[in-house]
Amino acid sequence: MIKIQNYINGEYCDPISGQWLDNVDPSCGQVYAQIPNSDAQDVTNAYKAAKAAQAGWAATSIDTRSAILLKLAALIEKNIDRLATAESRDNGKPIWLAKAVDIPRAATNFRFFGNAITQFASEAHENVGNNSINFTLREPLGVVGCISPWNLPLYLFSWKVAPAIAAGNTVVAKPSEVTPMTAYLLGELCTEAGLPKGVLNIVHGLGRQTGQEIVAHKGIKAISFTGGTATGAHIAKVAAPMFKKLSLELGGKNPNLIFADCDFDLMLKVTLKSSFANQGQICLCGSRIFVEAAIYDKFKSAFVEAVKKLSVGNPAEEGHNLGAVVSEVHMNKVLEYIEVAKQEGNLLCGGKRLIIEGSEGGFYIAPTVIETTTTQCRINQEEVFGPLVTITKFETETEAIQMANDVPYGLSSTVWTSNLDRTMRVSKQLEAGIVWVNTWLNRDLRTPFGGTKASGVGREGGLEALRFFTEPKNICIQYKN
Ligand code: TXE
Repeated sequence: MIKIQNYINGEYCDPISGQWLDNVDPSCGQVYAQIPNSDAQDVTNAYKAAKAAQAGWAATSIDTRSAILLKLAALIEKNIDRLATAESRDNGKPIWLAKAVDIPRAATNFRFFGNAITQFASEAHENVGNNSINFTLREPLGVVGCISPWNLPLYLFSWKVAPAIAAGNTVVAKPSEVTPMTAYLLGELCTEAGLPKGVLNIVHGLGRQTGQEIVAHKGIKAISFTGGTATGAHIAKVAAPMFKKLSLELGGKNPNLIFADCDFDLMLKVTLKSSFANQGQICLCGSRIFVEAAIYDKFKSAFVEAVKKLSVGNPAEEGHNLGAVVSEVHMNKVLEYIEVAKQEGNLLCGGKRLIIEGSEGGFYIAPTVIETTTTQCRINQEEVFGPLVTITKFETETEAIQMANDVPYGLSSTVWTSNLDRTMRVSKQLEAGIVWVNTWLNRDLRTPFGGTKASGVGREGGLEALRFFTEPKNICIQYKN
């Protein structure tokens, strides 16, 4: 049985309480590792290590910080096979996907912020008539907390940790208890990269215990969180009265607007991905597909035919489009939503758990398409976060925008059209932090990333992340002529 340990002050260690949790391989439903059930004592130790390292790390030159992050990026790339296999086993995603997306992106996150910090400039404002000059320092916050989810484990963990440490903070971080493995493996790569002890401390455990201790800790100055909207609301309630800085990247129920004038073949290919990539467990997946009446029937039959051809199977095997969903609890949640969807709409394909020969205990779900006629139903209002999409016909552009915006969420939207004027009109009216036109999940890490409405508060990415992880201090100097 593999034992995952906390990584505190540059050392691997057991939880002080001696309590452990089971970690399940979703491809077969078997326990294959144990993780620390960390409590307040472990979080306090992680905090103390981070606090002790903070001044030294903040005083470390930008060139040195940058070089360490770049080295870490290179080490992740060197270990891609090992990390991708570990990510697949922990999460249920196909190995090819972890190798093509998750692990390369984790390396890119460290490289991107390792480079970005060298370009992060202070601002100066000269007030000529008043003989004064202001300059604004951007100082690290101190010890910060990073809490990440299970859908893109190392990818999202590094997306928070990299800007936090690049900006001179030290970190207490917690990956999801459902997918702790690659964050655990990252510890040894941090040591190898020469990251000083205490700069990154990784504690494992339950959200309501370990996560809660991080959020409520008086010394931790900011929380960067990605996860469910209900958890985000709870974290805000705990952290806001302590005046912590908060970045919350929460759920989505993203619309995909398909107009008759789009490039049909490209749209079909990308819509399959935006519906079912990572078993539909990406906050950016387009789970509500709205199609203009003129091409609705053509789309419906081509899409359903393509979905039926998707192969679902053991994530360690070659050749499958989808692997297992992340856990039994999550599988049951998605299956319950499928039952709701069958009541509210017309099942076009999928709609059930799959038992895969040789992996009978695994958590597999057939990619599911449901036809709906209204947005006012649970399946078009609530985040499912699995391999389930709805398709709905629209007649006019105005109706399409109205349906797209008719949800509590506002993370991303995708628009398919070849009309430039429509691109501008529709993009401006969509209530979303991110709009993709004729593409999906096309990410430039310099751009602001995050959502509106119940999809969160604040933005990650590029300078937004470096601004979040720093405190601006304005210094005003009066001079004599
Ligand atoms: O996420 P949680 P869950 C959505 C998706 C999913 C639902 C619930 O719809 O079905 O959320 O998933 C930690 N204080 N998304 O329950 O609980 C937890 O340990 C501090 C969308 O798995 O939000 C984990 O590390 N931390 C999403 C992280 O929060 C707490 C990705 C996320 O877990 C905590 C994942 C607490 N009180 C799920 N409670 C996206 N936007 O990408 C939990 N955690």
